[in-house]
Amino acid sequence: MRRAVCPGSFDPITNGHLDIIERASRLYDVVHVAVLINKNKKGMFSIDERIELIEQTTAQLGNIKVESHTGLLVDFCRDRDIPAIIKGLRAVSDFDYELQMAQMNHGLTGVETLFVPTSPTYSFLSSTLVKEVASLGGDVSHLLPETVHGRLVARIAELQG
Ligand code: COD
Repeated sequence: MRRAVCPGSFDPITNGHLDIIERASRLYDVVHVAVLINKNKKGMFSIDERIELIEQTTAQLGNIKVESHTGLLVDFCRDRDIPAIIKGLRAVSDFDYELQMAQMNHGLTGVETLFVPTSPTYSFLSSTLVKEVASLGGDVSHLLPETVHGRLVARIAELQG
């Protein structure tokens, strides 16, 4: 069974994330999507909400397993016998940090990191920017799955109450 993991914060999942997960799901038997918990960073969505949104938007792929994890990504991989981490690369600016993490992770346990170039349509897209633009009234509906967009608009309305 060939396994890989797509890790991230997914606060919330965007079409850019989905594109990478879909492409990974065609290459591997099982793709684990790991929602990494960063205790120092309070998100807009809870971990359970992020998992629910990822499950809803990837259900049609049929080989995606979504879980959260606190701690090192390499431990998540080791515990589940996952030899490969899949990362999307948006621009050169992503590369420096991603390369550092890939080399650190490989040095820790030997896990490999494979980079998938983002689709040009999504090269500017991040959860952070989507939240900022939507909070200021911009239309981001084309950048998110419909259900995620609905939840984002509702959450912003609650927060701006
Ligand atoms: N196009 C293509 N890919 C994209 C896009 C897009 N538009 N947007 C996001 N992605 C991909 C990128 O590969 C990105 O890495 C991944 O999706 C997740 O993105 P985010 O923004 O949800 O998550 P990040 O960047 O905050 O995630 C960082 C991790 C949580 C993966 C990282 O910090 C980590 O591994 N933490 C665990 C603790 C650990 O092991 N630390 C030591 C690292 S050496």
